[in-house]
Amino acid sequence: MKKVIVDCDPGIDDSVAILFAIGSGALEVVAITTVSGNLTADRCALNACKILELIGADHIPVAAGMQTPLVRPYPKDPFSHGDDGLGNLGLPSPKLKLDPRFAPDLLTATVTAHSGDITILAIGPLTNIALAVMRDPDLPKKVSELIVIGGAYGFNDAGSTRATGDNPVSEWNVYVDPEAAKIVFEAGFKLTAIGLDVATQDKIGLDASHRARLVAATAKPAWFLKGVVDFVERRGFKSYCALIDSLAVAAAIDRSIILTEPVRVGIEVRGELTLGQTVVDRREHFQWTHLPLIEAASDIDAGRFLDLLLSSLG
Ligand SMILES: [Ca+2]
Repeated sequence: MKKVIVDCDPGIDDSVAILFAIGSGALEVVAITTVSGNLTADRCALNACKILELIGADHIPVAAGMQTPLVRPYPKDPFSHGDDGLGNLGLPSPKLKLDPRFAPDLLTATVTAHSGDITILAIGPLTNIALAVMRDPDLPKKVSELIVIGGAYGFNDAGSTRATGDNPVSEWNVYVDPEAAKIVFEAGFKLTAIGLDVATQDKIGLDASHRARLVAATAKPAWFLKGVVDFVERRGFKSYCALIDSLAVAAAIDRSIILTEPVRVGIEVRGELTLGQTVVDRREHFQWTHLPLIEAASDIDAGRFLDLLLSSLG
């Protein structure tokens, strides 16, 4: 089984992604590290524990990272995940104790212990990964792949029409901690990014047949997904909002579900109107070859993604 660390900010869609990763049977989740994003890192860690207890997976260590981004204040998320960050479904307070280590320390220790054999799913802002890289600059060489949910890469107009950061051109995870994103993108990871271009496509949402499968399902992860999709839709958003982070899990399980293209990307860390924009250099002449080359998702086989997700959630 492929070993993964889930670095996350649960959060509704992070929680679905955790349930998906564990339920798939194709991934071994060896650690969960939480970052300030949808909620502050301490609350995200408690939520990760609640999700693990829901399915009895309390052997997985959970550690919390910084309460703020690297150098900026923690911004308020305009997209609410509910009072508890989990769609107000009433999950009980967890008994599971947090790993006492600082999240970047658990990350580096786990990667080093399984050097060459770990995929990191970074489905929140990149603060923890940046700190881990600053502490251990060889980290990118020890990680087999880093799959990031973040940014927008100009494959369609979602980077503007569906921008989630608090300006017209940025995506939330990069917007929250652009300095961290810059460090991580430039660190030399084998990096795949799944941005708004793919993550906000309507075809990723549930159709009538998926809903029928969910209604018929009795397993707790399916109950959770049903509840958070209801929560999201009651507030006027589309069901894909509950599924975005699961794209990283699907890509880790079966790369052929997403289509990627190599792009050169810089992270905007100073723009007054453009903070956190992932700027892709597609120029035919004078291209900035110093910008990191990453693989960015340009399309997805949504049918296979949803099939895999629903069968994994039981
Ligand atoms: Ca997230």
